[in-house]
Amino acid sequence: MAYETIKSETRGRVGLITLNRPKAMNALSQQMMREICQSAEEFDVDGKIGAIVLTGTEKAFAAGADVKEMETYEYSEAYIHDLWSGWDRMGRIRKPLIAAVGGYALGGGCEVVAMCDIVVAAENAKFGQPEITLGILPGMGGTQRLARSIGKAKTMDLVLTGRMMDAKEAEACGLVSRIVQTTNLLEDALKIAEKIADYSLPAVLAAKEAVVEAFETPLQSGLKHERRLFHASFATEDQKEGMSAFVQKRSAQFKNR
Ligand code: CO8
Repeated sequence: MAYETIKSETRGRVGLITLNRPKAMNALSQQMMREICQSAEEFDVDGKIGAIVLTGTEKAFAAGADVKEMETYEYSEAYIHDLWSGWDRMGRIRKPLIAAVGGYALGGGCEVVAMCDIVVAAENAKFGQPEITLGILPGMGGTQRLARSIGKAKTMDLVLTGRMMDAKEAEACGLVSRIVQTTNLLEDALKIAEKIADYSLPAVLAAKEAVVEAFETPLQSGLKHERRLFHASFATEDQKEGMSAFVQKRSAQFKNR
């Protein structure tokens, strides 16, 4: 499919989505949201892809939802069309989503980062929820996903003051998985994605499903869910291959990749 606001390509077994509105700091228009979700869904069902990387430019991953597009919206329009609910599609992607974040990840940009499973940040990355400065509040998980992942104190600080935090602070509070040199951002994120894409896909999908469940259910149900998935992993050829490869001291050749 031809996209106008993103680039969608493959690098080996990795699907790479690059946000491509550099002049607007990758501000997330509704078209861009649809294209990102469409591309991620295509990679999700593509048997040759094992993981998906989402990135922007060195200056901006995404500086938020497109303020120019939203400026004239009325309540009834936003409510009737359930503004930004389209992003829920990202929550249904089963393959790992890796955000490679350089520069600004603000507002909706930071919320998209929080939808991803692994966040690789360049040293120059800056995260924030500046909606309060526009007379609004976060609308796509900034008060919910962030509170669950980085806690109430840090979320309140970001959401109520609109300040930005740098990559080190974002790593310390748990939003960022790893910090890498700005010039190596994409290369390092792709290496992580390739490594994941080389493992058994059923194991990867189940592992992601189990971790996601931790944010949705009480501990006992989460533990039960994990155990069932763990039991089910013994029904795969890849479990046999992975364990016999370990015992035979060779590297595993997973079939279901
Ligand atoms: N929307 C539209 N255009 C933008 C946005 C944006 N969010 N951010 C930057 N731009 C545009 C600027 O208007 C400018 O365009 P032009 O050249 O035509 O004037 C161009 O990008 C370059 O920006 P700047 O000149 O401002 O560049 P600076 O380097 O001086 O500053 C900043 C960079 C700090 C990123 C600054 O542009 C900024 O503060 N941007 C707005 C950040 C913001 O408030 N984001 C929150 C938006 S609201 C939101 O995200 C609500 C989320 C609701 C859910 C959405 C789910 C996705």
